[in-house]
Parts: sequence; C-alpha cells; structure tokens
Amino acid sequence: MWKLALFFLAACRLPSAAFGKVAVHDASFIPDHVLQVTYDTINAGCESRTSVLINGSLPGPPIHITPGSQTWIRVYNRMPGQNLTMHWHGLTQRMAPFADGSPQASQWPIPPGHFFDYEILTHCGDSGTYYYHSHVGPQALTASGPLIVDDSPASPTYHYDEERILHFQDHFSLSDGDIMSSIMDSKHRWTGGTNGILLNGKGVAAGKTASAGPPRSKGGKTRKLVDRLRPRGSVLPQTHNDATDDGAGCGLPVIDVEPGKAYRFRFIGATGLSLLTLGIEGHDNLTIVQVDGSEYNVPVTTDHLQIGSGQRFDVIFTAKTAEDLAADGSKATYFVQFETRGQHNPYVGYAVLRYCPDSAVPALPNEPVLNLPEEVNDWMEYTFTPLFPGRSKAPTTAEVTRRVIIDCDLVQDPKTGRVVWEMAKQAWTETTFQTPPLVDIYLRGQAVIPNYEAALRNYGWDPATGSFPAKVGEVLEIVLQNRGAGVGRSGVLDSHPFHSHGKHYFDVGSGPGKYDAAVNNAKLERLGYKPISRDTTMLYRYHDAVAPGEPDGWRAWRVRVGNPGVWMLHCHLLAHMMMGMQSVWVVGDAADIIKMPPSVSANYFTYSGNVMGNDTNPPEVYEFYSSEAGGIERGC
Ligand SMILES: [Cu+2]
Repeated sequence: MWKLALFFLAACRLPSAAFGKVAVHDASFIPDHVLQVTYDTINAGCESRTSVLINGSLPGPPIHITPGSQTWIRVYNRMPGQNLTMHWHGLTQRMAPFADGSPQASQWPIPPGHFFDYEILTHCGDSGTYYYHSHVGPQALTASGPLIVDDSPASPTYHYDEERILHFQDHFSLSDGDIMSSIMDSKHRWTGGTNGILLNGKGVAAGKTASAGPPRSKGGKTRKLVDRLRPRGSVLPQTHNDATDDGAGCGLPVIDVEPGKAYRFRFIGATGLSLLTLGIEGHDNLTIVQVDGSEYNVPVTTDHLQIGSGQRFDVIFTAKTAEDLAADGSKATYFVQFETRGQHNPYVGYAVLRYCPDSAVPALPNEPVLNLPEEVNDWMEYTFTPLFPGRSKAPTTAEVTRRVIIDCDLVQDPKTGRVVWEMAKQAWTETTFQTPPLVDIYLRGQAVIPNYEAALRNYGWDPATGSFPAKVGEVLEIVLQNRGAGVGRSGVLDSHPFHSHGKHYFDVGSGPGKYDAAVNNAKLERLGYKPISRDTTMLYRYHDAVAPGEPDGWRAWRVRVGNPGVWMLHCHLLAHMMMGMQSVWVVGDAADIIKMPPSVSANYFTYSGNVMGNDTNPPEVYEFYSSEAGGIERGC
C-alpha cells in the first residue's frame, strides 16, 4: 500500500506536459509487435536442444522499425519457472529508460505468465543494425533476433539493391541449466566453449554432419510451434532452404545473391561467447559503412571481418557480375568461412554465398578454403571514423572532466568460495540489488541516488547503493583494464567485449600493458584520429598470463554524460556476466530521471504483481503514460 501511495506522489510531481497521450495497457491495447518467449525443444546445429525461443524460431523474427517513431513491443513470458526481460541492444532508450530491459536495474524481470510492454522511441539518427535479446541468465544464447531501424526513405545514406541479415549465434550442446550450474558452481567448471556457430539459425555443430541431422520436422513440434507463435506478417531472416536442409537448422546456411547487385549485409554478433573472424571465398570487397548502428563511418574495405559478442557491422557488398562468374569457371557458390578465436577448441564453420537459386549447396569442405588471420588484437583499431564529422562530437582530451579506471579481476569470493569476475572491485549479478534502482528512484527519489563523493573515494561506485553515479554534463573517460587473475595466483587473462547501455560512447583506442593517458593522447594527436561512437568494443588479451594483479590490456572510452536513467555497462559474454562482470550506472539526479517520460504504472513497481500486465488472470486495467510528447523527432 505504501508503495502505491508513493507511486502517486511520484507521479503527481511530474509536470503533466511531459506526458503525451495516456494509453491503457490492458488486453485491449494493440502493440506493434508481439514476442512470445517459450522454453522448448528445437533442432539446431544438427542436434536437438531445449532452448529459450522467441516466437518459436531461432533466431527470433527480425523487427523493422522506422527512425523518428514510437513502437510498442509486447513481450510475453511463457516459460515456466524462468524470469525474462528483453533488451534492445545498441538502441539508446533515452526517452524510455524504463524499457531498457536490464533485470534488477531498469525493471523487475517479467515473471512467468506475464507480459511487459516495451516502448521504443527512435530518433532520426538511429537508422542502423541492432538486435534484441533476453538479459536474464544464459537465455540470450538462443533468445535473440535482429532489430533494424530502417533508413529514412527520403534520405538514405547509401544506395543498394537489397539487404541481407547475417545473425550469428553460438550453439552449445549443453543445456542452459547445465551451463548455469557449471558456471555458478563453487568449483567453476568451465563449459568448454561453443560447439558450433549458427548463422540465421542454421549450421553444423562440431563433429556433426548435415546428413546425420534429425528428420524433417514439418509435422513436428518445432514447426507447429513456429506456425502458432509467429506473428502475422513476420518474416524470417533471408537465408533460404537448400539441398542439405533438413528443415531443422541442420546444414549449411545459404545467403542468396544475384550477379551484379549491391547488397547491404547486416552482420550481427549475437553470440554469447564467441569472437568470430570471417571472410568470403573469392571476395575481398567487404566495405564496412556502419559500426554498432547509428553512426556511419568513412567506408573501409577489407577482406575479413571480426565480430565480437554484441557488435554489429554493416557492409556494402557488390556481387560479382555474370562476366566475373564466367571468368571464375562459372562458379555459382562460394563459401563464407567463420572461425572462433581465443577458445580452447576452435570452431570453423561455413555458409554458402549462392549466385543461382537452383545451384546445389556444396558439401562441407574438408579443408578451410580461406586462410584467415589468427591475430585479433589490432583489427581496425584507430580506423573507423565518422562519415558525418559535423554530427559527431567526440570529447577532446582537454574536455574530459573525470576518468574512471575499471580494473577487471578474476577472483575467488571469500564468502561464497565462488569464482567471480569483478569490475572495479565489485561483482554484480541479478541478485545483488533487492529492488531495481530505476524503480527505487521512482519510488523514493533522491534518497536512493548514489552518493557521488563516496563513489569518488571507492573506485567510482557508491558502497551504500552499489551503483556508479554520473552527472549530466560531465565528460567521462572510462578505462576498462585487464589484470592478471588472482584466482589460484594464476595471473591468467581473458578478453571481454564490453557493452554499454544508454548512450553510445566514443572509442578512443586500446592497447597492451597499463593505460597511460598521455601516451594514448599523443597517439590520437599523431594519427589525427577522430573517434567514432560505439556500444560494444573489445578489451583484448595480449598475453596468456602476467603476474596476479598486474594490469595488462586496456580499452578507453569517452562520453559526454547525458540521457538520465539507469544503465548497465558490462562484459557481453554471458558466462562472465553471470559471474559478476556487470556494473550499474545511475545517470542524473532523481529530478532528471523522474522527469524523463516515465510511463509510470503501478504495475511497473512490483515484481510479484503484474510488471506490465498479466494475461493469465483477468487483465488489470491500468494507466500507462506514453512519452510521446517528450521531445521525439517525428517522421524523419
Ligand atoms: Cu568478459
């Protein structure tokens, strides 16, 4: 009851002009998209696996939205015994921080049998490639799908004929539950790495062959589930069934192209573990035009890509002409080769780039067709730079007002005996906070904003709340730094794709050893390098091991703090996240955060209640304030 009373207090403080229309989010509300999340058996990588699925498919259906628009996506949790959230990876949820999808940070997770209506508000500059995924436990291994903010038809940045989505996911033979228990076990038995890489839900796991896959499932459970759950009008990513296709995710994925056409390939690194290096046989013309959505870079042409978990690359690819193909022995298919890096058991996978839809899909090659580089640490460092420098204002060295060094340590928790990953001496998991800070701030206001002064004395985070405060307007330099592991005094190092919610940062480089601001600044000056904004970049491993606690390897970001809300900054490897490699940032004061269009609903404030709705019991009618009038750019 007190919570409800406080809710009304908080709501009443809000200027009514901040709200747009009031929508009632009951069963009568018609969202723009519906995602149904289930835990079900699906055939993938030539194995049968029980997985968290979105609309019954792997990956989930692509969602296309337009820039400068408001979109409502209803997410149902139809899994028994598992919580759920959905995160819109890479999209700045600046106008709807309550809908960022981070469990125990921006929202209570969605309990079984409930739904949450997520609001997505795009700006004109948001066109690009994103994806959505669960943010709970290991669910994002399989529960992800492409999220595309289309170009504005009036002013496309590039002209091309067609698009293809290339959505990469890890395939584990172990179940989610086994992965969880091995990671969270006090002995921390490592799961042994990925068993395969799926492209648009298809692939061949290590040791499997396409022909050994399970029987066609047209009449089976999976296919029926897909038919039942797929929303009307949704389409699956554009790979196509092929001769080796058994209809169940086993076989070589095929990307169909036509001679002479220009394509936009949208590469999505939706892996939960793997860093991939990939190339296309006979084609060295991969022209990268956009990285991590939203900002176009000066085009860079390469013969191979490197995609970490959470990263996206948009590539303009001009297919060979009919004459080119004739000169190449009338070849109609070329292999796409992708390889994992940094794992004990490397995996080499293939897809087929096919020029003629009638052509047979070749068998798996016995030998790799490409000789892809082993080295990963220098790929495209200090290279991507904004295509529209006038729109992109990376902070200069002189503008930085505060530097936060986040040391990354693998240590044994003395209390639990568990092996944990710490960021700045804190391991944060979904169980660290009792109440999601954003919910708490709506309920209790400034009293629960982290103490800035205390944070300055404690590695950047406030010991009382556990979160990192940041003031709107300050210019942060955030340095993520590896240190030799303390566990067993081993000094081992690992690599981490670091991802930030809330606002893209400018990536100002990386290197071995300990971060030295003066040296990196001199390098930026010498190169005349203009950084580009990103949301996921790699902290690399430069050595297998160093002395325990010794810094070795850094990644530096700069950001003008804005977008009040509660945002996560974390490693994107699911195992590392579950082991604590996450941090929660509170941007702005309570007044900044609460005055953001909040979509306040009583159901947002309680977990055991209805979160944002309940479709198992009679639907409750509740008011849902849309942030429509909150400054969104309309109709780009
Ligand atoms: Cu990591």
